Amino acid sequence: MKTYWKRSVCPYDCPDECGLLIKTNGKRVFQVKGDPKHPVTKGFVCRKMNHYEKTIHNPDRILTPLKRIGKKGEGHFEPISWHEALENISDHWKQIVQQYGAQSILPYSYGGNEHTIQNKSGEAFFYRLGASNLERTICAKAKGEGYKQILGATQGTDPSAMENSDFIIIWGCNAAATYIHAYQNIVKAKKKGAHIVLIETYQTPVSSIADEIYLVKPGSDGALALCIAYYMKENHMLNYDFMKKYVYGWEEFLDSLDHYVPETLAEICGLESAQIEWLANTFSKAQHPSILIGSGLSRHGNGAMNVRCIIALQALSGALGDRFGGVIGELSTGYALNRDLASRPDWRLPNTRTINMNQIGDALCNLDPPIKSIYIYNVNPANTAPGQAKIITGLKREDLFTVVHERFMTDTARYADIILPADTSVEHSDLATPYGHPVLQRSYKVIDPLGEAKSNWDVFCLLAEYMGFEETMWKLSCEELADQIVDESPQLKQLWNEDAFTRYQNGYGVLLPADDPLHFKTPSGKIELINERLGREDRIPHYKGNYGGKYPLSLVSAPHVQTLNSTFTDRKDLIEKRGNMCLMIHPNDADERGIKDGNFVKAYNDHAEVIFKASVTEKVKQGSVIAEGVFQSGQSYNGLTVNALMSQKLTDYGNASTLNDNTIEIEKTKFE
Ligand SMILES: Nc1nc2c(c(=O)[nH]1)N[C@H]1C(S)=C(S)[C@@H](COP(=O)(O)OP(=O)(O)OC[C@H]3O[C@@H](n4cnc5c(=O)[nH]c(N)nc54)[C@H](O)[C@@H]3O)O[C@H]1N2
Ligand SMILES: Nc1nc2c(c(=O)[nH]1)N[C@H]1C(S)=C(S)[C@@H](COP(=O)(O)OP(=O)(O)OC[C@H]3O[C@@H](n4cnc5c(=O)[nH]c(N)nc54)[C@H](O)[C@@H]3O)O[C@H]1N2
Ligand code: SF4
Ligand SMILES: [Mo]
Repeated sequence: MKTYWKRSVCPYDCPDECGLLIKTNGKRVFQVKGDPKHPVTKGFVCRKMNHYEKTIHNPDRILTPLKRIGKKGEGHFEPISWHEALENISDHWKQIVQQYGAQSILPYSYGGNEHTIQNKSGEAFFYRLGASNLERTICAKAKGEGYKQILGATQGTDPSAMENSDFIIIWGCNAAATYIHAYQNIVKAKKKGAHIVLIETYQTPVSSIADEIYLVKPGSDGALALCIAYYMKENHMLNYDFMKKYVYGWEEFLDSLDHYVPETLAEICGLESAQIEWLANTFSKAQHPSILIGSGLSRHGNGAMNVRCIIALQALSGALGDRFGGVIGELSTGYALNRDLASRPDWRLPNTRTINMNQIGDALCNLDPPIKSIYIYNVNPANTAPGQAKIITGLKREDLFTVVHERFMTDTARYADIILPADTSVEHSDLATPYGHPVLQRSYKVIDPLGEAKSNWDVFCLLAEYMGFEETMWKLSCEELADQIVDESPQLKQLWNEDAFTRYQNGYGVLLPADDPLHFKTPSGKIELINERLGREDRIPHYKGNYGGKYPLSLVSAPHVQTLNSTFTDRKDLIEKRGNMCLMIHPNDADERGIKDGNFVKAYNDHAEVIFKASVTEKVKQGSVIAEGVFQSGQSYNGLTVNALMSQKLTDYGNASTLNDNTIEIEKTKFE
């Protein structure tokens, strides 16, 4: 059969949503490479996706519906037909709705596939059903809230601005792994002479590009930012002209800074005051400073506030109005598309209860009235959500009817009563709305679904049919729904000329025009250093401690360069390169406990005990321990992974996860 190349877009929960070219014969994918015509990603894709064909044609893919025949979690299933699976699910749900009410059914999903229709259409289905609502806040909601509190709906800076920055702070972002095209912008700036500073909890792969590295105590960034602000004020290094024109509340904010003397607070941050002063001094002298803010530092009990304190620095410097600087890490493109046509928020019933996804362990075990059925798609909570041990206890409940729509036999899928086979992004069409650069792209189906796999959209349409839902939406094909969304997004035609719109419809990545950087979309029209809508306690950015805990070591869980959350943990080539489930420990902390590099260690707190291999390294700050990557239970030592050590507590704003705000103790163990 003849082969040819087709355009596509990476579907994963990653800011870049790289443009792809797929070599295919319509049945099989032979090769995948970056699309050189993509305006931002320009032909370069990460090591995980340059062999996407190994994921698509992985022999471990689930290709038929399955029904559990063994005990929950044992992983014994038998193939059934789609009709049998859909009848089984709809019969169960009809009975549950009649006996307990629709709210005893819970959808559980996140970003397995980020594209509009596959990601959002499940919401429409479950609003229509009247199920419990899910608060989807595991990732960066606290960062978003902190940002909003000071900048409202203002668009975050396009990362390409960094290319012309002379000073870049990479503040808690492992961009070399997680934001590779923004990282390219930093590399270019460095070549032009920019000074690069990294503020982190450990020396990530980004360290290699940094001129200065500041390892801070986790959760202390707000204090550090305010100390820098204090120094700038004391030394008259502020952009007064900018503040007078564009910043609300700057005088009151400056008056509040007297508590943030570096000599007094350096210890909270785990730094020397001279280091903070040096940082403040060089930052304030920069002409075009940029700050790239990652999400990890917002996953603390004080996460939103820390983000707000960091952004405040760019209000003082004036870089928020600059085309060559600003705040990178909070961009969205979804505004340009009418995505509500996929998620139908207007179908949401009033007074339905909401369950936070970070507290799914408690919800499955303790909620009253209980959850009687959970439908899990686009997500793998047994590996990625905090409180792993509790989640597994919940998923084992015999009276819980669990359906999992998945591509692989994940740890979550093992607990299903029914598993439905999911397709991959080349097996359906969709609309990409990246969150790391201002490009929209349509993707069209490249090959037919493998085996009996079906897309999220197709499954929701079938479930609607079996549940007797009559809305016309469920009769549309994925392409028809995509067309409808594009047709009913009038902004698109205002933002683009005809040529750009046609290119978009033909599947090319197309840039959205940039906003005016001095148009601040807040209620006052200015950057709101003081936010009058917050309570008295929080209206001024200030430092507040994180949750911490009673154990001596702060645990941080960081992304791994070879995997993406639990995605790609099915790929043997990548997993081999990733190696064992390690805990990175500072030599002093290891010595104190008689731990040597390569020893097995038991990490524990009130939630669980998890075995790791010790990686004793100077890359970590004393007092912190780092676990990179999400592992499957089969890749762990005692069946549990780092998320078993995580609490289900939420952030200060945004109800997000606090995955980096937990404490543990470790000891050497004789694990065989
Ligand atoms: N290769 C790869 N790419 C990915 C992912 C992946 O797992 N692997 N995940 C994807 C997803 S879902 C997301 S949200 C993004 C995330 O991309 P990033 O924002 O880069 O990653 P995070 O884990 O959110 O945070 C990064 C860093 O925050 C640091 N950190 C934690 N607490 C603190 C703190 O209190 N202060 C400071 N200064 N730093 C702190 C951690 O050490 C970590 O290095 O990446 C996406 N891309
Ligand atoms: N320890 C630790 N925990 C973390 C993180 C961390 O860095 N460390 N990161 C956190 C962050 S930032 C996030 S965003 C969450 C992410 O948590 P999850 O959303 O659970 O992310 P993934 O692990 O990528 O799981 C996505 C699942 O969706 C499936 N999938 C992919 N495409 C489709 C599809 O089209 N249809 C269906 N039905 N399924 C599909 C994949 O096979 C995969 O199993 O994890 C969080 N948990
Ligand atoms: S995972 Fe991220 S970096 Fe890799 S191809 Fe996808 S969008 Fe690009
Ligand atoms: Mo995320």
